[in-house]
Amino acid sequence: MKIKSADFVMSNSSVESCPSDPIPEYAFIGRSNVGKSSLINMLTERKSLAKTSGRPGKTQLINHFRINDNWFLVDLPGYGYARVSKKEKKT
Ligand SMILES: Nc1nc2c(ncn2[C@@H]2O[C@H](COP(=O)(O)OP(=O)(O)OP(=O)(O)O)[C@@H](O)[C@H]2O)c(=O)[nH]1
Ligand SMILES: [Mg+2]
Repeated sequence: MKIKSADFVMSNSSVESCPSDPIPEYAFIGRSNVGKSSLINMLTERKSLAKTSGRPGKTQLINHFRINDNWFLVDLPGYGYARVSKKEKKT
């Protein structure tokens, strides 16, 4: 799939405040520092769309990125380090 646009939408600390748009949403779940944010940057070919770090616990919020204006990629905090707990893939 050609990614034509990848736009940061917002960061949230609670699932309730996340976007409610009726479009598909893909999130990656995993331990801190395994490369979830890096994977999002790789897939979208945007070097610094999702913030990454060599140290665990970089992503602490639920970050929504709107792809091609019709679906979301979601960067979640990793478990093991971040204070916010993981969120299951939400549809
Ligand atoms: N060797 C190797 N390192 C990687 C790869 N992908 C990411 N990294 C490195 O792993 C570290 C963590 O990457 P992040 O993408 O910030 O990890 P994360 O899973 O988002 O971490 P949290 O935000 O803490 O949940 C960084 O130093 C990356 O450069 C990979 O494919 N291979
Ligand atoms: Mg991250």
